[in-house]
This record gives sequence, structure tokens and C-alpha cells, in this order.
Amino acid sequence: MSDCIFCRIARGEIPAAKVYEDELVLAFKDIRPIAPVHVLVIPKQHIESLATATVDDAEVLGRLFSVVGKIAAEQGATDGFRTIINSGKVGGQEVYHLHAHIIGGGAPLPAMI
Ligand code: DGP
Repeated sequence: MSDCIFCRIARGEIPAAKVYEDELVLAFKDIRPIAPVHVLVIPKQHIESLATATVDDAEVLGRLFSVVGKIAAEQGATDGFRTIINSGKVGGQEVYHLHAHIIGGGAPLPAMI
């Protein structure tokens, strides 16, 4: 997906405040933070959303989830954090490149469900 904004960030074509990177995933600060810590973790390869992910994506999705806690702690969300993945229109997804929001570092968030 050459014109996908998060693919372009992953390729270094658009600047982003990167906080973590390995061969499979990249994390950077959200451009519109809603909390003191608001980081997005993305697979470097283009996966549209959890609605389209398949078992072939298991390795990269496993990596993505396994680095969330380390990133949150390094960014200062030491009292916990919320992880959100919006999927599709009903889920409120704005950017169609799978990403996990890490949100924390402030007051306790209200319960969602
Ligand atoms: P979502 O609704 O889950 O698709 O959220 C998309 C998030 O991506 C939203 O919080 C703002 C963020 N975002 C959109 N464009 C950019 C960008 O170019 N750079 C960064 N750092 N974040 C972006």
C-alpha cells in the first residue's frame, strides 16, 4: 500500500516520533494524543485491520502484543494503560493500517464496558 500513511511512516517517508522499532513492528506517538502517553504500535507490513488479519499474520500480531507492555512502561505509563484497536467503520477506525493505541500516563480512564 504505497499511499497508506502508516506504511509511509514505516518506510521513513513521513516523520513520526518513533519510540520502538524492530524488524516486524514500529511504535510512534499519536499525532492527536488524548493522554500523556498515547502511542500507536503498527505492523511494518500492511495489514488493513483485525477484520482482515488472518492466521498468516500470527507472528507479527504476536510481536505487536508482546511489546506493548514494554513500550507503555518506557513511555511512563507505569500505573497501567488501555490498549485499543479500532476495526472498520463501526469500530471507529480512521487509518486503515492496523494499529494498537496505548493510552495512559494520566488519571484513571473511565470504564468502557
Ligand atoms: P483510529 O481511529 O484507531 O484509526 O486512530 C488513528 C490514529 O492515528 C488517530 O488517533 C490519529 C493518528 N494519526 C493519524 N495520522 C497520523 C500521522 O500522520 N502521524 C501520527 N503520528 N499519528 C497519526
